[in-house]
Amino acid sequence: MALERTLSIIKPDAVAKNVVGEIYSRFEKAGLKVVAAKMKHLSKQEAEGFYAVHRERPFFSALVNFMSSGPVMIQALEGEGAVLKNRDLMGATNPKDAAPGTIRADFADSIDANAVHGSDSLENAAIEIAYFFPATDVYTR
Ligand code: RTP
Ligand code: MG
Repeated sequence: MALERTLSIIKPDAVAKNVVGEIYSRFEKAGLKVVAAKMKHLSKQEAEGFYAVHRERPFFSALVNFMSSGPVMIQALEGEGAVLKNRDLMGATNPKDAAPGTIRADFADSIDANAVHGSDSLENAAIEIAYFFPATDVYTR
């Protein structure tokens, strides 16, 4: 497996629940290192830009409203097979379908308030990391 980076967001619901540390602990136990991080309250425009691939979908405005409803914790994670590893830790989009022990099974309330975002491909990971972090703010550890 190759060393990869992926973009993770702890969404407003999970930040409000005060489980940032619990979620970071899962990254660490899985061998994913935080190589960039910041807390940020996204504007609607920033959330729209981030989820632009979904702009024609019926849930787009709900998604943008939710993602800009409170501060999020944004991090780049690095590790062997980081993109898929993070998606495995997250669980299915709808927490009702998420496997026991995944972040969404344990912390998400609904398909809208589903605790975390993770890049879905290596290509998108690079785009998403660059959306939030200048290269000088991503560290090799
Ligand atoms: P994310 O991008 O946030 O990591 O989530 P994902 O890959 O698991 O799911 P994606 O298909 O990319 O959808 C992005 C977010 O939109 C909301 N969604 N709602 N009501 C619906 O049918 C629906 N489908 C997706 C979810 O909050 C999802 O995380
Ligand atoms: Mg997605």
